This record gives sequence, structure tokens and C-alpha cells, in this order.
Amino acid sequence: MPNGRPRILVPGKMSQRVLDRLPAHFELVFVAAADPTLVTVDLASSVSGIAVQGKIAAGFIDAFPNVEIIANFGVGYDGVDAGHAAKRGVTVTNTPDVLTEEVADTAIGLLLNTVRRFPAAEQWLRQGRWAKDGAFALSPLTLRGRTVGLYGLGRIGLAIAKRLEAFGVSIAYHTRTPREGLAYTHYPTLKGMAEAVDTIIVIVPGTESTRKTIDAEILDALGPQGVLINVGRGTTINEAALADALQRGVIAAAGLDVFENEPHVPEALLALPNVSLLPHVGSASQATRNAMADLVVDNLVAWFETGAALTPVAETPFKRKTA
Ligand code: NAP
Ligand code: 8YV
Repeated sequence: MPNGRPRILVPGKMSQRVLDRLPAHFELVFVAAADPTLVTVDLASSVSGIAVQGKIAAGFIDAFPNVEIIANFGVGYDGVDAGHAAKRGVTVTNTPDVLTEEVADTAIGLLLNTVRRFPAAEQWLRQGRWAKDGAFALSPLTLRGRTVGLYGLGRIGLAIAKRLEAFGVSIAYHTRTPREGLAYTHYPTLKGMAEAVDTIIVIVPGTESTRKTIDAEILDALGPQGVLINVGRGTTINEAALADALQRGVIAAAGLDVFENEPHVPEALLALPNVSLLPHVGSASQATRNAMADLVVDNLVAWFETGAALTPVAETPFKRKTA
């Protein structure tokens, strides 16, 4: 802790608001990427905390013997090896709640874009085709009469469900544990839900238990009128199986905000007309990203000033040890 102020490391890119606020409380140091080979001996021993907007693997955590806290920019912390952090006694924090409503708005927008083809309709207008060729084609799909199954009904899933109620669609969900006091139908299996609904919205975290669970079998169960929306993580979907299902009409359409290998999007998906694609913009308004940035900084400040983080993840419910 040089000069008595905790040293916070930022590996790679980070929200400018985080970078602007941290120096009021901490000494800030940087490396170009979360790569242990970039860590000098002085850096290794002096870093007390890490602020990250990307990936932190076990080897990078191990490069810092005195690190106490890793503050993740985002509610999804699949990029940080929180299991390893827990073994090392390192706290990991994320940014829940402050982005919930924004991401739910995005999910609804993406659902409407996918079902009613609004992005293609706007292109039709912008390309002068309305005047030249006449009205844009009627959308083969509608939201009317649909049954929407939420894969995940946590903070964001519930906010999406509340919005869907206003659209007059039937609502079901699949989670491992049913939520009490809700009128939505719970399915204990993803397959069971896929068979019962015609629309799935994916809003589960990217974990080993969700990895590639949307596969050919689930898409087949969803059926030819099926619509798949993903605002969770790209790893939850077998993208090759999805592209194949969309090509062959196994399902009707998909809307994706997240991808397995961002920022790269499979050519097979880009080539399809029945997919609506967004570049991971679920939380991407200035106001919501500011709130996320503030929670990253506030977690670090709370840890070093009060001994407890504001929003630690479930794996690391630790309090700060004082010497
Ligand atoms: P959350 O409150 O922790 O909710 C997670 C939900 O997923 C819970 O209902 C949980 O229920 C369910 N779930 C977890 N593992 C499951 C499994 N194996 N099978 C079935 N259900 C499972 O999280 P949140 O705040 O809503 O955020 C959800 C995720 O959205 C984040 O982790 C992140 O990956 C993603 N996200 C994306 C964007 C974007 O920009 N597109 C923005 C923010 C967040 P059970 O535990 O009962 O199964
Ligand atoms: C951010 C997200 O885009 O919070 C999450 O889990 O996916 C998004 O809000 C991302 O974390 C920023 O890197």
C-alpha cells in the first residue's frame, strides 16, 4: 500500500467514469491486459484491489499475493474466476440492480425487433424502397397470442416478465428453484418449458450449469413458430445448432444481444434474415453505465473504508481482515 493509499490495478479497458473517480481514493496502476506475464515484482506485491471490465483467470489472481478484492463492472461475473477467488479469500463484487430495468427494456425491444422485423422495415424506408417498391412486407410473426418462457427469473427476468404482462402474452419460466408468490407457470426442466411455449427469453448467468443448454433438442422442442431471444450470455446457446435451426425452419426467428466469442459474431448468423442482432447493448445507456461505474468504485471504497463490500457475489461473502 504505497503512500498509505490502497493500490488498485486496472487491467485492460475500463469505463472512463471508474478511471475518473478512483484516484480520489486510491493509487491507480495499469497493465495492458489481465496477463500474469505483464506483472512486475513491485506490482505483484503492492496491489490490494483490481477493477475489471473483462476476464480475470485464476493465474492472474495468483499473481497478486496481497489482493483483497476484485470489483467487476457488470452484474454477470462469468469473466472472473470467482470460485478461485473464494479459495484465495479474495472478495469479488458485481453490479446488480442498477442495470435491471435497462436490460429488461432491451429484452423487450429485441423481442419486438425480432418478431415484427422493425430494423429491416427501417432499412426499407432509409433505402428509399417505400417510395420505389411500395409497402414493407407484412411480418410473418406476431407477439399476439404468444406464450413466453423466461429461462431465468432473477432480477432481470422478473423485470422482463412484469413488462410482458402489459403485452397480454402468457408467461412461464424455468429456473432450478421456483419463485414463491408468482402466477407464472414454473417448469422444472428447460425441455418441458420449450415444449410448452413458442418464445424463449434467455436471462440466466453464463455458468457451467447453463453452458450450451440451448441446443438442437431444445430448439426442436420450441418448434417452427418458435422465437429465441438471448440477453444473458452467448455461452448459453450452441450457436452452430441455432444457425442450423434458423436455416432449416426448425424455429422461426432469433434475437441476440450476446455471443459466445464477442465481439465476433458467427458468419452463419450474420447471413440469416430471420435474426435480429445487437452488439451487447443490454445495459448500454450513459445513465445506466454511470450507475454501474459508481457501484464498482463504491464497492472498492466501502471495502477499504468500512471492511465490507456493498455487493459481493455469492461465492465470496467475506469481510475485510484488518492486520
Ligand atoms: P440473477 O438475479 O442472479 O438471476 C439469475 C436467474 O437465473 C435466477 O432466476 C436463477 O434461478 C436462474 N438460473 C441460474 N442458473 C440456472 C440454471 N442452471 N438453470 C435454470 N435457471 C438458472 O441475475 P440477473 O441480475 O437477473 O442477471 C442475469 C444475467 O444476465 C447476468 O448474469 C448476465 O450474464 C446477464 N446480463 C446481460 C446483460 C446484457 O447486456 N445483455 C446485462 C446484464 C446482465 P435458480 O438459481 O433458481 O436456478
Ligand atoms: C455490460 C453485462 O455490458 O452486466 C452485465 O452482465 O453484460 C453488461 O451490463 C458488461 O458487463 C460490460 O462489460
